[in-house]
Amino acid sequence: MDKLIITAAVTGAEVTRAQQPNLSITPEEIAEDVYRCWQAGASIAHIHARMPDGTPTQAKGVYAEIKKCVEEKCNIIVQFSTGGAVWHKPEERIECLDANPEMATLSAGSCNFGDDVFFNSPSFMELLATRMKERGIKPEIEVFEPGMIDNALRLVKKGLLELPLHFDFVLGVPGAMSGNIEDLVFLVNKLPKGCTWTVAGVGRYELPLATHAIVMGGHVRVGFEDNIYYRKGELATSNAQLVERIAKIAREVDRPVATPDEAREILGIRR
Ligand code: KMH
Ligand code: ZN
Repeated sequence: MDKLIITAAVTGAEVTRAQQPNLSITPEEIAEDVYRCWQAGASIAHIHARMPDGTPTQAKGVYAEIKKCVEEKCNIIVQFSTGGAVWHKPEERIECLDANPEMATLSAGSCNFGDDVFFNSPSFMELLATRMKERGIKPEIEVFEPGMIDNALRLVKKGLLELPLHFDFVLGVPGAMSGNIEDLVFLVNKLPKGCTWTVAGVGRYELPLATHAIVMGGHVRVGFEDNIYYRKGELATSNAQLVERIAKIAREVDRPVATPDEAREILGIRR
């Protein structure tokens, strides 16, 4: 098995400071949060930018500032979200690629998302894939439903994405695929040989899915974007606390944790 890549999804677009008082908002706060996750064992930071009042933004200037602040502190892989918030327009969502992150997400289809719809048309997926290819940005394919794997493979056939791909299974979003262990096993078995995968379990699904992924040879995403609790009824004190728990479980089962450079090697990222 490869070493374990831990992704810290520090901010998301939906969580508010009223729900989680330790949420980072400004570029400086986000960079400090990411730095603490790196110290705890994270090798990728999945980031959604916020305005000073906490509103999610896809503005390239804010993303560029976050990247600069993070790079001053550590060599973690910076991954920006092209998913944004459900109400962001496609032209806003793609802007973060102008800040040239090493990685960015590419959601491979539309699905319900709570009471909303997370809209990803075929033409927008093609545009994202094309822009990432032009800029040498490694895509992470976000999968909320099984058919999204097939959508990504259609983009491979069109020459817009290249195998082996790296997938992130985001499971347990109300309105999309559930986060039971059999759901994860089904998705993993659908992947072409050589592809890598991470699982991001939402809410109560986070810990069981993460622990299974560690022993299955997958990778793990944790953080306030997916889950604000350490355990039922107890808010996490920081994103780093959630990362630290995963690193500890991995060490206990003899699955070493990857450094950012080891993660680059595993994912085929050339800086
Ligand atoms: N905030 C969700 C609507 C991504 O980061 O690429 C979409 C999302 C996916 O979080
Ligand atoms: Zn996200």
